[in-house]
Amino acid sequence: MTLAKAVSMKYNKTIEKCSNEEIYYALLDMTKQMAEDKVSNEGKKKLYYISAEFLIGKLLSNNLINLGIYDSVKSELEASGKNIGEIEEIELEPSLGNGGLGRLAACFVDSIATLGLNGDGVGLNYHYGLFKQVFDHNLQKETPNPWITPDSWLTKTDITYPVQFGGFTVQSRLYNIDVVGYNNRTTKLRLFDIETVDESIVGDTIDFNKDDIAKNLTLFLYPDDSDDKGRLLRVYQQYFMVSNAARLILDEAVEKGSNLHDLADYATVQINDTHPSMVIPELIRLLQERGILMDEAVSIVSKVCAYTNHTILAEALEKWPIGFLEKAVPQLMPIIRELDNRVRAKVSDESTYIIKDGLVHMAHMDIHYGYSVNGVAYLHTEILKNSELNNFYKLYPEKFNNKTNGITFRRWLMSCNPELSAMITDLIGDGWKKDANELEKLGNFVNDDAVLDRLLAVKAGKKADLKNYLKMKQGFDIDENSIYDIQVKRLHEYKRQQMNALYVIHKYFEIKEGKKPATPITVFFGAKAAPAYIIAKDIIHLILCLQQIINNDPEVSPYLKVFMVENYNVTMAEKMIPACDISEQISLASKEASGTGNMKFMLNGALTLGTMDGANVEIAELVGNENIFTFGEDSQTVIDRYARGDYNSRSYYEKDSELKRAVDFIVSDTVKSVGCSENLERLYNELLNKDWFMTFPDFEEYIATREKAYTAYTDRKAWAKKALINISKAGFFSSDRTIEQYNKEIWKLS
Ligand code: NBX
Repeated sequence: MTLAKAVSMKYNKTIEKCSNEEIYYALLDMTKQMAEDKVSNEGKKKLYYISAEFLIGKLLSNNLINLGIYDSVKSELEASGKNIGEIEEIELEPSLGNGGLGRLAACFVDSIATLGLNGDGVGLNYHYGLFKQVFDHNLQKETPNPWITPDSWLTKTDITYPVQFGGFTVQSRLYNIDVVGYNNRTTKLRLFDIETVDESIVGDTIDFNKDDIAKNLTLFLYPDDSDDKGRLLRVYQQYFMVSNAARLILDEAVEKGSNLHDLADYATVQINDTHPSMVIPELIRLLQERGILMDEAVSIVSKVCAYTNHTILAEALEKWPIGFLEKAVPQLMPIIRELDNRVRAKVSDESTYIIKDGLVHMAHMDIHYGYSVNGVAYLHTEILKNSELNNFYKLYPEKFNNKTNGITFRRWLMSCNPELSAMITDLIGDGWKKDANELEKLGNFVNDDAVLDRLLAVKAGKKADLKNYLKMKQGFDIDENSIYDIQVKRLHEYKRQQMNALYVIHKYFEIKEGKKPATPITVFFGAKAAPAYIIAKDIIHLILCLQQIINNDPEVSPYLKVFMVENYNVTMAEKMIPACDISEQISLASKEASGTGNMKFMLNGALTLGTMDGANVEIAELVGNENIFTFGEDSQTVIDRYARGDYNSRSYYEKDSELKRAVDFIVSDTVKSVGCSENLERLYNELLNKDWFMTFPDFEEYIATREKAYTAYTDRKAWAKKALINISKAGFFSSDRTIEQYNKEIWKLS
């Protein structure tokens, strides 16, 4: 069908006569119908990728690309005087995730669909998703972010289940979103909702009555968990998600001929972090309900469930108080106790028990009763095996494996950077779209001046696009000839946005002293802080204060500007990443499990400035030391220092006058004149007395390496060559590769 036909059927008008909204909704209908008509992936055994988050981003252009009609729709629109970019703006972004973990799940369903694997994503249909971030007086404020419109990508199904909680029952309903792969095949994102959800209990803020579960269960993603009510609500959400998933799994297996004793031939479950871990006891409970004895139920489920770990931060490994589970899901506690008793009967190492000190350790349950445990980058998996989960590794060495993360090139190159995609296709043909390893062929052009010039021109074009977009959206005045130095990711102390901010202060002082950079620098930040994470919000406050001070200082702003984009999300990432020169990946070594932004930037020809952490290690290995800027202490040094417990940030501060000058600036009159003393002093004290993520030991080398990168930038040809090498080596980070490995080594679907 053509767009003209779709529009005329829906509105009885021509494209010219339609508003952008009307065109968007006609396109939505048309693509939804086309997706439904595609063959969905089939097979005896099916993967259920259960995740509390699927950060899918806008779907229109990706679906058009994957359906192979993007170009024809674009020309139809152009012929009628319409612009596809403006139509894309109409779509609201579903914010069903926080960051990397949720975005990874979205990349995975795209690859599962594309590779023709029989697998679905299963999660929750949050009505407001994650909050929308607004800045007010240089502070983050959170507001609700509704994304579901009467016509949306969701399709209502007639699948519903009663879900039993302690003392009451709710009714679920399944909604589907078709995920279109790049080969005419589709799979589904299956999002469960509650029939009685009540959006009207939400006002202008993200505060709401947390008591009435039957009304609020699927309103927000991870409601503020700083209080017990919020934490308890998370338990309700998690159980609701997995109870529905478990029933779906059993029903679909039985429908295909399973007698449930052979469930492992029909289903495999990937548990994405510990949020879906209750699927293990829930499946056991349901199998028992259907007549299977405990011993066998445990053995069946242990062949079905596999667990992915995404963090080594101890505080991020979920442990629920027994009392929470007793209240929300009393039917599960006897099963969890039995699982724990079985561990106690055969394992002497108490550190691996499931129930300890009144807490249920979700990851422990996953490792004892799952058949696979994987980390998400080589270094991360090694740290799991040798330190964080070493006690478990000693028990089950055969369960541990690595699956280095990946990203879908359909969204993160073809869709967000058509100009670079076209250039690549001109040079090496379009085989890379199906087999990302073909990008290696770009290596043949590293000494071709015309190609390097074209690459620089493409980058300059994307930088101009970003400048214009941010002017329109957020009123920023950006110098498109400056170096675009970008750090975008969740705000967390271990990611060390605060160290980047200290660099900005350092540079500000240098410029004031007359040391002007050869090329002007624009430092971009984008990050949301969890609503209850005080220090993270203080870091945002500092950055926004710096933005106000520096951008309004006529002495400094011609050489240095700072912009923190508001409400950083997938849509914004798609604009920023193609425009980036320098990608900041500066986490404290050992703390970033993988990172996936690092891969997206590299693929779009940015050079990484980073620590030897997460997947940066693999990036460095692939591109070689001349094509990446690395610095900082290595993970073993960091792990050893934590073990000694003798880190003293103040001693670094006292030794290094430039560091001291930067840190002191946080509480200077200059910053306080645009900021809030309480927040600034709290952050200052935190750094001086704790600095838990050790920014001070890395500071000096960070500055030196950043200067090295800025100097390298001035040799444009040499820079372009480095950028091209980065693109040519990015093929390894395709999520198609990652998913092939999951399938070969874990799921074993046909
Ligand atoms: O998962 C992230 C890691 O930090 C990244 O290093 C990694 O690349 C990515 C994908 O493997 N983890 C992450 O994004 N976690 C969360 O967003 C999260 C959300 C809720 C929660 C705990 C963690 N309770």
